[in-house]
Amino acid sequence: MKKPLRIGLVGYGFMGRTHSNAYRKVNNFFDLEYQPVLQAVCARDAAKAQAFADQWGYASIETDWRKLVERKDIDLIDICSPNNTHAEIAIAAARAGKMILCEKPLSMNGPEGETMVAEVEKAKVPNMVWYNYRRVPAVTLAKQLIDQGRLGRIFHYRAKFLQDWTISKDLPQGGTGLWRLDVNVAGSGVTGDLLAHCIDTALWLNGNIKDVSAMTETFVKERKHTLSGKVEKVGIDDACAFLAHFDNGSLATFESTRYARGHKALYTFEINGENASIAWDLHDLHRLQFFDHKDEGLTRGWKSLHITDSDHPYMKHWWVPGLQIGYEHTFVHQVADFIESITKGEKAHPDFRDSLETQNVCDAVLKSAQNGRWENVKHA
Ligand code: SOE
Repeated sequence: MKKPLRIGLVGYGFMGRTHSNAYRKVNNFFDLEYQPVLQAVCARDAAKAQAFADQWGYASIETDWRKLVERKDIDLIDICSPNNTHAEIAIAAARAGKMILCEKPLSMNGPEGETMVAEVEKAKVPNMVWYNYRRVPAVTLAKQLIDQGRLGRIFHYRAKFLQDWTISKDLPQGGTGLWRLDVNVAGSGVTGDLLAHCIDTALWLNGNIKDVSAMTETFVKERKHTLSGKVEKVGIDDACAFLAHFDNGSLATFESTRYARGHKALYTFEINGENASIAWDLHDLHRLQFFDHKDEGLTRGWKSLHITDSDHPYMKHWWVPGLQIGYEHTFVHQVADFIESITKGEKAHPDFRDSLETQNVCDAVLKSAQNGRWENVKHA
């Protein structure tokens, strides 16, 4: 008999769906001690919360997250609401002794993230942030190859995350979905929304970043605000590019934009080491490109590894070799790993402290873009 893990979900947008799907699927594919139970979903609009509850199988709804956090029949609070709500909900949940899963980015900025870390560590509640791309099997394999020393000394890290959905100047800011364009709700633009993914993966694969030099641009400077109905200044960064030094001596370039016409979610990274290189592309997420200088000369070259064999990370839990999985599975993996961690009494990663490090890199990037200088990263 599995132990119940009673979930209280705050927010029902795109991420509410990815997480709910993961809770529903995880026990079909992973043998775990706990079974997530969809206990309650919380949103201000009762009708919308009820519709979501009916569609996904939540047993009840709340319209005030404070009530959800106080409920005795909830073990875990999952925060999928906009960025400016993360801190308040997480702090209340920690004080109520709940486990917490929080959508990325952790917080609006580093100082706010520090208070969240202090609270979860004081309350000793299990906590994790949904940086899901670590759990793409090909990305997890990249981590294993790097940890085995297959690349040797790392010289270069190159990452980008390109989209094109905000090019129209008629797109308003604020409100459902479009809160990502409102700096007071999102904290920043592509830096916190997209580069944060690249930074999380990079810190995991290649260690801490020492300092950064950045530039940002806001191409559309005024947009109508959905809530006020008025044309308001746009405070987010539409595009950001930065250079970085890692502590291990490697050099990095990171780039993100929502103005790369033709690109929808092109997250790519490439790492060049003295012995080997690795490259990965979200649009081809089940493949890892690998170049090993040790290979015999005449046939030496980039290999495209199809990460679907049962000895590849996570893959023994899915189909037979050769059949691939996709984006939604990364969330299933994250829930499975979280449940394993609470079963063993170990930390789940990335936890709030790991994600504060990412937040601090974002802060340094935005500061450098403002003052035109190299900025050191404060370590979490
Ligand atoms: C933005 O369009 C977005 O949905 C991000 O918020 C997600 O974190 C990213 O994974 C895909 O793009």
